[in-house]
Amino acid sequence: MTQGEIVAGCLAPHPPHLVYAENPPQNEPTAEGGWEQLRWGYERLRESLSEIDYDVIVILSPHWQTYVGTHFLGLPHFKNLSVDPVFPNLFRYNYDLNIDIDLSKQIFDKAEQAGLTVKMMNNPDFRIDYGTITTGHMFNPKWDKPMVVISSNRSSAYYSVDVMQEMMMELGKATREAILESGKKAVVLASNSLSHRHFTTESDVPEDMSKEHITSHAMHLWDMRMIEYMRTGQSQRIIDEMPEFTEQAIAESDGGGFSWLLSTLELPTYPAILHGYGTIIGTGNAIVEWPVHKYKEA
Ligand code: 2X7
Ligand code: FE2
Repeated sequence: MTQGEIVAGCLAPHPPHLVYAENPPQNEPTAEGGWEQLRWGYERLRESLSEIDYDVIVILSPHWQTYVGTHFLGLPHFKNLSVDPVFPNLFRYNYDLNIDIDLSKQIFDKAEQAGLTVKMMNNPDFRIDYGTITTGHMFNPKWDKPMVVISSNRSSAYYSVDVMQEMMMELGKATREAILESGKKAVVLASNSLSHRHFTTESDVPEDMSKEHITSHAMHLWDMRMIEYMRTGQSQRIIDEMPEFTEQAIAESDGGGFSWLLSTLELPTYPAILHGYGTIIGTGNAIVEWPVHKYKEA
């Protein structure tokens, strides 16, 4: 069997506002647009990968929170209504997604061999979190590729960001090894915002862009610092500064996805492509692609 590969890795944030503003038929609420900078960023990401062949999307969402180990969706098909608990006015999405359970199980096995606590999620009524669905929709609105969906083990809350990061680096290695052994081509997605301090009230018209800005200068500086490291291939610095960034910027990297992503890509030293940056209720969101396929050895 030919060796599998990761063809690209992306930071692919999931505020439900993006789906709301797109007005897809699956979502019940309707909007007059909004957050265009980010939605155009997703357009550029999709365009950038449109000629790249891949079999499966592997995603880690910080809104599927598990406190005992890392869980994997373990049934071939999930179909239901997902309602954002904080923004039910914006996100009531009828999803229908297919899981690559063979690859899920292969990653599960590798992670277990590495000493991580893991579990397959086999409840057919399990409701998929809005992080997975928003990133899934914005990355691939046709939903025509199977997915592997990985939970966010909240070890940053239970222990510390440093412990979380060590575990996510292991999970990243296990994910990579399983993909290579599977013979499949995968895109890996970390579904998270950068700085994550948000407003506590919503404007009358949620998509009123005159109200949208970063919550503070300090959050802006942290986001720009992380983006500069990504754009200049300095993954090791991101990893080194992750605990400080996560704590000071209340960053959504506390869910582990960002560390896991960089580990699956073996801490890339080549430049990532920034497709878009924008704020959503004051949080910082970057759409970033590591185009592995361009840099792989011949
Ligand atoms: O989950 C989110 C998020 N990460 C950022 C902003 C707004 C809502 O939801
Ligand atoms: Fe979030």
